[in-house]
Amino acid sequence: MMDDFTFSRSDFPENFVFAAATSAYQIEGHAFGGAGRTHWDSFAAIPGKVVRGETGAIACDHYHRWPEDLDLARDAGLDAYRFSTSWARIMPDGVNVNPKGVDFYDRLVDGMLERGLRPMATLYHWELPDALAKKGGWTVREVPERFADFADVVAARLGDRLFSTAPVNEPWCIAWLGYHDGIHAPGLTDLRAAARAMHHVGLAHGLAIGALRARSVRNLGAVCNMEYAIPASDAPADVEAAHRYDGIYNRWFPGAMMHGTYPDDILRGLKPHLPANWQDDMKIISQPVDWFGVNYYTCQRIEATQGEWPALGLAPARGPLTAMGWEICPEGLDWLLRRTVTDYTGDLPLWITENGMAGDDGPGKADNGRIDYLDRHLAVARRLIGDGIPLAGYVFWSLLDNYEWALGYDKRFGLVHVDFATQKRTPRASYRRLARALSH
Ligand code: GBH
Repeated sequence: MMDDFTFSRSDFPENFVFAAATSAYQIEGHAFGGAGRTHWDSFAAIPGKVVRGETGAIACDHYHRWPEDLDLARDAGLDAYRFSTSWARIMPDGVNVNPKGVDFYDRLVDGMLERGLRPMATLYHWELPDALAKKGGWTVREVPERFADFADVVAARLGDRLFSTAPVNEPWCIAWLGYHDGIHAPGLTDLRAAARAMHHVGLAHGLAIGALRARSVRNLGAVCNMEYAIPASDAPADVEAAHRYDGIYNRWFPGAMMHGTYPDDILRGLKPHLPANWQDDMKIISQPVDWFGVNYYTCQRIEATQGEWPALGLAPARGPLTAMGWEICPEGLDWLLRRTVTDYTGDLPLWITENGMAGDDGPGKADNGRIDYLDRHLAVARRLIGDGIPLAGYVFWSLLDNYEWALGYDKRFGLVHVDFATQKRTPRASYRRLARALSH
């Protein structure tokens, strides 16, 4: 494996944007600044759900150490920084505003601008206020309605200084991992709840786009995660199962957001469980956006199973794998982005809003695996640009090692190593090589 990148900035169009991402609950420390309890705190308290029951209470203590972290983003030579605003910090009970919470993001955004980093905001990266989770979370319509109020608060306070804003990070993860697979908060395994969440998270996106536009916030987008689905065998049942996986994962939200329609094959499975009059919301969900972001990490081998719809399961990955056990599959990114442009987004600027891998934890380690992974995905990005795909930017996940959700602090995605005992930050080799690649 190589120990340096094969690209430099000059291989990309002049206005191409390089950024790194983090998210609020994963780095800030929710014990600080009057943030409210989130559904992740409740989920982590259920035995067996999160490694060692860990939470984002302290995380990277970014709440206090943000100037150092923004310095690291700047010194890597990045053009932008993708961060998220915690709903539970800004509205601890989901309704009333915590002034200290908004002040924190006010300082943070100014800190980015002072360092020449364009602020790319995501309003919701998964920390639902627990008070709203208790009312039913994403299964009830009240939550997207309250989310629009939250979007209005952020828009009023930060909107004029943001480079770009997306309401929701990875709607599929929120709805399907949380309510169907049960491996994210709130941990349900209930098809009806999942179907309702699959609708209400999209509705939240659309209502928030409306609220942001009403305050003239510029450059609004959507961010969906995608996984390339590969049938586990040539058997027709596996091929069909992989198509269903693709539909739930990669077509449901882009179809709703870009065209105002759900894909027919998936609608057949979810329709019996959708909220009444769901059709009336499709216009809201498909509010026009200015750009579309795809988060991409891996491909997935899919096999048919006997159970309830969608009757599919994950077959074993085939190597090479990252420390998450995820297959390294840059060609999947190529395929998915081309299909996204053809079927959904057309001329709209497209972003890779997350890409990265977990590996090599030691601060002094060679880090070649991560360099190789990122380099191969950036090679795909260059090829796509060469073929006329309107790719506008690439965002590394992540700037820092952080709270990796159900895996606690075990898995490390950072360009920068974090020692969680001392909070010492140590740039990895990938960070140093990146800084060099971006400087010429
Ligand atoms: C991102 O989601 C998140 O936005 C970010 O918060 C997180 O830290 C980062 O990933 C790393 O995990 O084969 O059963 O393990 C990525 C979406 C969904 C991609 C689950 C990989 C693997 C399923 N991920 N998927 S499995």
